[in-house]
Amino acid sequence: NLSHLSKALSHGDGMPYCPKTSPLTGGPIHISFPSGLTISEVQRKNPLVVRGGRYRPPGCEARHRTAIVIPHRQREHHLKFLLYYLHPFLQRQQLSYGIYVIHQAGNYTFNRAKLMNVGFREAMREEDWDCLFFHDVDLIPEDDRNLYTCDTNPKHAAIAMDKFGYKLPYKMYFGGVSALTPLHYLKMNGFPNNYWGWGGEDDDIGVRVSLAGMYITRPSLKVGRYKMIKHKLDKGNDVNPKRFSMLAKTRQTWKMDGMNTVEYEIISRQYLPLYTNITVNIGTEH
Ligand code: UD2
Ligand code: MN
Repeated sequence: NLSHLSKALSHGDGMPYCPKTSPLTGGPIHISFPSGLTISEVQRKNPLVVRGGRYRPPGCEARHRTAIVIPHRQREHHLKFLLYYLHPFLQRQQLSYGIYVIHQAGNYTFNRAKLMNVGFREAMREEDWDCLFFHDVDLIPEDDRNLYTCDTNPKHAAIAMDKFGYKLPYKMYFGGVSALTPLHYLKMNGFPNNYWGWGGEDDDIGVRVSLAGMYITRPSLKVGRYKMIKHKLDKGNDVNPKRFSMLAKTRQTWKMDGMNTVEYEIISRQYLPLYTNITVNIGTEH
């Protein structure tokens, strides 16, 4: 039956699926930080990106739909460079994608993991993404073969960073950039909401993966390479002194704290040319 066959090969509007391996990807990417770069230049270089930072490959139907979720506050200079590299990188992979920047409102202590929970819910509300990349704003992927798609288990993509000498710092490390399907995310009850300030939340997330009966997959050291834009600890993101005592209790807390308890108030949703900006009040520690 030919109509059956053509359905398998193409999408409703007649476009064929993109090839399994994109012909547009290369290998290592040379990263530099041009001093005069402006956001309008990034916009000009990405004419096919539409409102809210969405993109679909022009000639074929993407096999993957990936949302990038970036926790953010006062790192506009990093965001500019990330967008500069990430948009073309994702386009070379022929993905259908959207970029969400989750901006924490106010000056209270930063909470990276809770912002990810907000990003998950708000991104999934808009579209049926099949993979979410939880992405630090200051990490630039250095190799085209680092595919921004999901695996059958949660994937830790930022395995080799310049700041750790391009080695995995420790086996359970899950910081920087990770990729989960909506099912993975909900199975582990998302990320913790109560890590305020720097540190610990990434290890908690790594432990949740195994407590939920999954394991961490990784690309090779050669492919999972990232450059971190150099920075100091931010104001409003002091080291969390409770991180070790909290981490010792993840086994008892993960089912009671996460996606099933996240509370927040959306302040604004802006569909900017290169990304969707969601400004959110996530409250304070209590
Ligand atoms: C490490 C981990 C990071 C996280 C953090 C501990 C790496 C590369 N990354 O990052 O995933 O586990 O330790 O919390 O090892 N941010 C803002 N504004 C702020 C503060 C933070 O936008 O004021 C965001 C931003 O996306 C940043 C991320 O939070 O990349 C992590 O914060 P960081 O870069 O200060 O921490 P770092 O580099 O030690
Ligand atoms: Mn950083």
